[in-house]
Amino acid sequence: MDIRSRPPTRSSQRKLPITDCLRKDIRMQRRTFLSSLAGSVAALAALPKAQGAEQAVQALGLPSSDVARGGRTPVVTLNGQSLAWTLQDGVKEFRLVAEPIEQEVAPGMKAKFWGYNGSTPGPTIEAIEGDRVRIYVQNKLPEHTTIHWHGLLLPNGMDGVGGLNQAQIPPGKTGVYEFTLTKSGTFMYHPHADEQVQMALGMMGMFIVHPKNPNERRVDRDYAFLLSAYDIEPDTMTAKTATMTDFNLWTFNSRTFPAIQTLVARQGERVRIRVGNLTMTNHPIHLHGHIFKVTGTDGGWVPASAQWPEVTTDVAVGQMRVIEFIADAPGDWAFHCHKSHHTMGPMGHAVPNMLGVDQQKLTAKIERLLPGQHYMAMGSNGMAEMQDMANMGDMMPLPANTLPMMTGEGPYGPIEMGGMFTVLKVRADQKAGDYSDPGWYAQPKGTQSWIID
Ligand SMILES: [Cu+2]
Repeated sequence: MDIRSRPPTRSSQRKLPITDCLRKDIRMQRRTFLSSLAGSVAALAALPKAQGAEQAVQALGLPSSDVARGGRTPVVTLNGQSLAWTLQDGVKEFRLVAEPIEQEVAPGMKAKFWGYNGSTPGPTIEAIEGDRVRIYVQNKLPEHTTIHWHGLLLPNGMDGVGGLNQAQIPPGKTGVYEFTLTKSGTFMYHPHADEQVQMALGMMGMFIVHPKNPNERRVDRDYAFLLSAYDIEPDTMTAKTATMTDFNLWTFNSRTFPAIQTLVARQGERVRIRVGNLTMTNHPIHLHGHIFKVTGTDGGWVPASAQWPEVTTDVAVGQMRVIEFIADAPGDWAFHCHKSHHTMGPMGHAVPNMLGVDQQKLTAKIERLLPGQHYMAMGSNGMAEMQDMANMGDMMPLPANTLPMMTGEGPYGPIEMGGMFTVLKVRADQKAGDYSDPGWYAQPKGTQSWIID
């Protein structure tokens, strides 16, 4: 086994001065934390320790059988799968059920969403350029709906804008869409009916059309996910649908780190990642360790002459961006939105700014006011202590059904992320087509930063 891909052992972790020093330091700080009386929602961040990012590989994409049969690389939808279809007189028939669902955002939090076929996002529709498709949309929602096929070129009456192109699909009824896929690319589907509510509750999915020629635009790995955002207060399960900009849950496919599936590649493979944005703000998506090019948008494939090297690409509202790169650097590489508040969980955004404030006297005063209470100051030395508080859930009262601001446990300590964040794991000995998580990367000797006094 290649040493570089072997997960570090416990004993090798103990040798790392950074981990032990920081932990000791943090342990001492714990006693001085303060969960302030009124404003410091941050104190509520003391939640049960979340699972590490090294979660078991979740359900991988189930490709359309002819996608795989044609030699194409099937799409892997993060934490999701592709929709099965049946052939009726030469037409591929897909069935979507719009319905209320319940789904885990990350360990410690479940939410009531609206989705398709039991999940948000709904299953990815995968088909091939030239296919004739018929899509049944059964409405099990308490209100009417439609589906708009974002980016696809189709007859006007199939475009799905309720009231404009068609009558709404009433609750209990089924709408049918039928059109021919005239171009390959990366598209989305979502309601064009009561959008503010229906998208705020998770109704969306990806629609991927493979080129007719299996050798065109071939990659070795093909990942896809949607960006979505929700506003779900602690101790509740339903997103506030009137929220316009101040969301508190920033997700890849309606999950937050560390529940987002890890991306895996064998060293040297060509990797494609398709990202769609159905939130209400833009997301600069950033990949570590590699240089990529934007090879597609929702308008189609970008000609090679119009591509340039990037490590971050902004995905604006309602846009799709397809990035491609050669996974030439072994390691565990962060892949995330670069807005730092989008890599944080829902807790504690209303905290007063305590940076640089000596809270020792305040702690004493509050403990006099509340005899018998164990009171802890927080935020004097930065927010990294948030993750530590999240790790000591048994010491503090917990709000129900929410997530810490900063979470995720790596091989060298807390990762301190929580929203739109996952990891790309590149390994020399990962088998082609193997999407299982290879564990943490072991740094080759002499290639890791170190701490001095
Ligand atoms: Cu973002």
